Amino acid sequence: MKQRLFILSTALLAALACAGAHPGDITNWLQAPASTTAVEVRHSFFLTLILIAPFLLAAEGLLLFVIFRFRAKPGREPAKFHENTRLEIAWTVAPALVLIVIAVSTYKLIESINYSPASDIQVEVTGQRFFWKYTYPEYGLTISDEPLVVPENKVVTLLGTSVDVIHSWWVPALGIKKDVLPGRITEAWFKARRGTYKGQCAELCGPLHAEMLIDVKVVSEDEFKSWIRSKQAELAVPSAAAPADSSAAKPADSTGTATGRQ
Ligand SMILES: [Cu+2]
Repeated sequence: MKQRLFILSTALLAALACAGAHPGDITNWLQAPASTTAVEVRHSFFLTLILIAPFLLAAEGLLLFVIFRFRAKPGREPAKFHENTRLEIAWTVAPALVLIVIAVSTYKLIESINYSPASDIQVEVTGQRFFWKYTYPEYGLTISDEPLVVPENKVVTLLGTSVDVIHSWWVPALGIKKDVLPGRITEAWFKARRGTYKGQCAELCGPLHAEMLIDVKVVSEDEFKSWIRSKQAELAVPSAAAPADSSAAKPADSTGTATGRQ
């Protein structure tokens, strides 16, 4: 029994250690936060942990102390205690205060997650079995089944919907997990540092759900602009839709948008 426990706990520790070894892996536990939201979520996690851990330790410690100190022994009855008003008030008020602190900070965080600050760039995210489509309305650009490319340190607002069933756009490093539903538009936002982040559809949507992967490339503003230009040229987006530099864009097509896959 002891040996089995030892093996189990060693395996658990090894799993936790491995979890920190692959920053790009979406199954990674506690991967480095890459967006302002993810940083705040991480802070909230540690704040909550720090505030509640003493209660767990105090309760378990007291329990053990009482069990060993006051238990029945040969020739001795177990101790009996009844009522201690000050103690009862203390253990009611202290957790209540801590819960208020956790609740206020958590609701503030939820509000900042739910309400986007002034948006710098908007992307429409459409979930479809079994790929993602991204539309950049201000650039007249739509891409499918490709990485989402956005500029660093900009507020990116995502407006999500689905054309078939419920999907969920989930990128752990960005601290975002937002359901996209047919007939509705859901909103999410992030402001991220440079890097490539992986995610996945997090709502079971059919046989290829596990392959409905997400790649987000957060690049410098210049790289983003040149990526936009090259995509516009590749997909023959009308030059009027490119506010920055339209010289690379090909002549306008009739639809105003182009997609790699539909
Ligand atoms: Cu899915």
